Amino acid sequence: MPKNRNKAADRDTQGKIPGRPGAEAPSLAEPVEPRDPLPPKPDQRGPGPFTPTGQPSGETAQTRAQGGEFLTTATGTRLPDTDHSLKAGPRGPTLLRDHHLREKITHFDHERIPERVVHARGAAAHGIFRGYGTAASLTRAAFLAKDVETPVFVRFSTVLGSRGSADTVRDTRGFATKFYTSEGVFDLVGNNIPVFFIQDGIKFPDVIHAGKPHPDREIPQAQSAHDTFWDFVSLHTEATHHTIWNMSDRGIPRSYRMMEGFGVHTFRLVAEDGGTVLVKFHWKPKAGVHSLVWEEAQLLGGIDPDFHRRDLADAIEAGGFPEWELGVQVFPDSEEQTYEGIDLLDPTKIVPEELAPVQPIGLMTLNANPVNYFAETEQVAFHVGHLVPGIDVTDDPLMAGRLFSYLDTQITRLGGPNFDQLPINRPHAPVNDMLRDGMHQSAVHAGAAPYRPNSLDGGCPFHAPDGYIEAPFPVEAGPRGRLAPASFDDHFTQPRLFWLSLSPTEQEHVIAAYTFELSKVYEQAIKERQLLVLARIDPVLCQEVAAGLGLPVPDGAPEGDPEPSPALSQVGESWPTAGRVIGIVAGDDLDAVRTARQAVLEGGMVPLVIAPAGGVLPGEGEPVSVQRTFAAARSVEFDAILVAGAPEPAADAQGVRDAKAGVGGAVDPRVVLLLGEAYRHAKPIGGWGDAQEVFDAAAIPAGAPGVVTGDAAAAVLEKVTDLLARHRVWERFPSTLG
Ligand code: HDD
Repeated sequence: MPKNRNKAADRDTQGKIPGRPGAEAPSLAEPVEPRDPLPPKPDQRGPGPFTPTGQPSGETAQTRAQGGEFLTTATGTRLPDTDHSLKAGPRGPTLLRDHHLREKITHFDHERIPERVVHARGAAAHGIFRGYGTAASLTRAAFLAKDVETPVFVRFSTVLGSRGSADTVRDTRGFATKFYTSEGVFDLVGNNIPVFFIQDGIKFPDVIHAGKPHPDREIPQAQSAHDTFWDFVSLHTEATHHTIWNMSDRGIPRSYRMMEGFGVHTFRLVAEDGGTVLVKFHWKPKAGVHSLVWEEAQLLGGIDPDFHRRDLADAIEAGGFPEWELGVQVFPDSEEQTYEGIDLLDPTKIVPEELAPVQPIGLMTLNANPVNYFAETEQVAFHVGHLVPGIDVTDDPLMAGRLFSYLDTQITRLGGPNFDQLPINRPHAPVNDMLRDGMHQSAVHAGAAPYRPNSLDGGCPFHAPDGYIEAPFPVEAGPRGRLAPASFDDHFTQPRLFWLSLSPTEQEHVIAAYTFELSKVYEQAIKERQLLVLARIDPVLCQEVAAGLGLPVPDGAPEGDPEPSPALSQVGESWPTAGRVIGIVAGDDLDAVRTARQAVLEGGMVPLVIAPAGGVLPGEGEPVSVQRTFAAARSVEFDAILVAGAPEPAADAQGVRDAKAGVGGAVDPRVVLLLGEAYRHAKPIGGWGDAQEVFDAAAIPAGAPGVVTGDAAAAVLEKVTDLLARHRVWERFPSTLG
């Protein structure tokens, strides 16, 4: 192993295409010239014009962190050597007086901070929010006015897993947005599921203790498929609605870019004239709402545990900026705080979009990746109490718990009360807060009077007449007690509403998910109790899961008679295909690979060329680089696959071994697997030339739905793109329920 091999050298050899004009010969020696900035990866655009904190210009945290070309100590003394500790003679002993050694090791020993107690694993991006002005009559919030542009930072996450867990587990996804508005920071800390497991913040430790790994063996990681989770949710039936969303395809999103986001709680908007309305916030992804199928999610857990992270970062780096519209459902701010009989203070209830349409109020575009994961994605601190004038909370008892928890948790996680001074958390509005000192204070406060009233600092800071005022909504007084309203007792009407709104294919996925999860439960009594819960949602759901578990169907009848809400199904709509990933298996028709690749790019999609070996495809014309070899490609990465004729046999060790053993016939078995999985997962497939040979080898039936063959690459791609607009070829999942 060469002593000085470093990451820059790796990137150099991987990022340049060997044999291309201008490519440097690979070298094992460490570069000695500074290199700033790093070159973008092939086919990718550079980051947008924003600094790491979204601030428009000036000195950034990054330039403060790294200045000058030479290695120094933390206090700026230049160092000539960081590879050898200070010794008495070449064979030691090592001397305690080596400050550089001790500083380096001590800092390293303390590099980790406690991970978030929930939502530990996440990925984030910077962007811009632009108000449409449609909410201007509802709220005085300046960032929602027409054409006002506000920098944002969004962190997506799973809930249960540790920082190093896989992205594609079945779980709720966090969708937390920090708006750096001119009036202070507004945090919308939501999820991709519009309801929550519990109705009162006091239950949060219970549901999380139940969902996290068992305390004795610390397994399973990032899963709800275990005894304590199902023990809790089967007993605590207000969790039924959130749980059925988790068991649906919403629990395994295709991409962070293809998830809806929900503020969950009802908020109160306050207009310039003091008038108020109640609202629920929704994020609607421009790319559509799409999910993985369960087998893909499981495969990805091994093949690419960073799938969602990579997908988000790659899309942004390639210039395919993900977008969401922010919308609100608007309700009168009535004394009852209900709408069409639905309690707006109950976070386990939705208001169907058919009853209260989502009205768009702005557009968010994520256009820059974080520069440093720790400084930004890890250290960002959200808080539901970060509100701006014009946006207020309601008395939802879940929100009450959250208003306490988010501030409290940062003090442990970020080591003290000054986390708002970290670059990623700093407001873009002026701060004059009279908060002083404390751990990690990085501000040098001037003045003698951090108190009010004062005369020594000329009375400054002054009260702001246009500052944040809590809406003077009357509080309903009653006897003190640990209470809940009677409306909170209905735990089953809305889970049934959700079930009835799904297509038969989606219902089958729900049945499969409950069956899988409960099969992993050891305690028979827990499974039986959960079947009782399912009986109260729907008899078919209960029967099918009971059959899968080999248990008797319990007595019980569905509760409530809700109207289905078609908006809850992911099947049926057509969506834009921009940003979807198309695998192109390079076969004997290389010109067609070029044509197809170009057409995919022109369609705003991402072509990944799959070939027997890496490097550049042979032949005339513009060189086409290979992004995936047969050894590295799996179908889970692609939304659709094109086959450009029959591929050459692979010459890598596995390919040669397979060919000698006659495995897979004329077609490389890894291509057979790729196509077979894509077919099984209902992905559009296209091919031309001798592609039929490959389809036959993969046992794809002739004339199967969503398999397009033709003479010309462009025509095949056009049909595949049409199929992709529906995300999957749903006909390949024939349902017995429909
Ligand atoms: Fe929470 C983090 C979303 C209920 C306590 N929560 C956290 C994050 C998201 C949510 C997206 C990750 C933020 C990030 O990326 O840094 N949480 C929700 C939603 C809820 C909810 C949508 C219900 C509607 N949470 C909830 C309750 C409590 C908490 C009821 C406590 C009473 N949540 C926390 C926390 C976390 C957190 C312990 C962990 C890390 C953090 O706050 O910063 O305070």
